[in-house]
Amino acid sequence: MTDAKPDNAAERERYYAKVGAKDLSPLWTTTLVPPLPKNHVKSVPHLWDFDNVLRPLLLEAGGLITAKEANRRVLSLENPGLGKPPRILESLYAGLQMILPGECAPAHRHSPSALRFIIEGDGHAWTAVSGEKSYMKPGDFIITPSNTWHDHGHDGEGPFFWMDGLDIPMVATFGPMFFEHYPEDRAPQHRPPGDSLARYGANMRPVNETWSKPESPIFSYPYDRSREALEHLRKNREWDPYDGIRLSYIDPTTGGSAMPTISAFLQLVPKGFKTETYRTTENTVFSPVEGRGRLYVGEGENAKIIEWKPRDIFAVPCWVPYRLEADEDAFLFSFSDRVAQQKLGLWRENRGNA
Ligand code: GTQ
Repeated sequence: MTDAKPDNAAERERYYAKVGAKDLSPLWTTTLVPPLPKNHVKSVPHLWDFDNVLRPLLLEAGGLITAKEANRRVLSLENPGLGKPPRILESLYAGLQMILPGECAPAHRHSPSALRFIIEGDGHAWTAVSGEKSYMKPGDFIITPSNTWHDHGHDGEGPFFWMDGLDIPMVATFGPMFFEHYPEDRAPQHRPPGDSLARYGANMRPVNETWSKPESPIFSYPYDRSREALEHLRKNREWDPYDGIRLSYIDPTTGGSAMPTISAFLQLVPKGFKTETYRTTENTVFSPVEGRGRLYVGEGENAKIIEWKPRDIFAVPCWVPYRLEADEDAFLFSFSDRVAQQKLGLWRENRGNA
């Protein structure tokens, strides 16, 4: 055996061209599996400003197109490090949607799963999922499971805004992308508002019902309940050095994530608290509901400080170290691909900057 490298560059090039013509490539000329996520991840940490950018631009869209014509009047959040199609991070889609009083975002269903996180509005807009309307209030977390009919409407005053989070890039990777319009604008309602919460949201469940779907039977998780839990825990539980106090939205029938592909959280970072540097393989999107502060994110020449305030949306990619500081009591919503990575055996976290 010899390790000598033959001087045959021209011959190799001819060989590479020959195998290329047969739909083959030599693995030794590529780096398919680089040593660290940073050698591969293209998305960058980024913030979208709600008050100064998203809100005025969506209001402008309101003068250009109806929700019905647009189907969904959404500005997709495009990570500056990623090309088309729009993605906020490698595995996640996010958009900011606006609906005006009296409008109809027509009924449809699709294989990607969606979440709504309510940003601003008067409490008279609703989303209907599988025949049940949920009236939306700022801070509420709502799920639209895969392939469930859904339409959105607004019976109140003023513009209404929410963030959409979808697993579109994950579905796109595997391929099973399906979409259908409902034959009418509105899908029929079979159950009154609040029904799913009454059945499964009181730490009880109907004795004569079984639930075997991969998502939570609860469609809407109201903000006041989640906020109250965090307020209680700040006084009665030790604060986590990396999170402050963070709760995840669960499927009460399993204790696992409310959605099969996306994890969602509400977190309290008390005034003056500084979280320690944290690193995780999950891709995370944050939206502060209350409070302001800053995000220290990245390392070396890519280190950045991002100031955040209520209703902004910011994204932290896989394995980029970050920490949070709050100048006021801060309640932050976040969603990530944690549960999907866990199911695939990929998820890791690093508490500390190692
Ligand atoms: O409301 O159904 O932002 O299907 C992107 C795709 C929202 C929705 C988006 C969608 C929706």
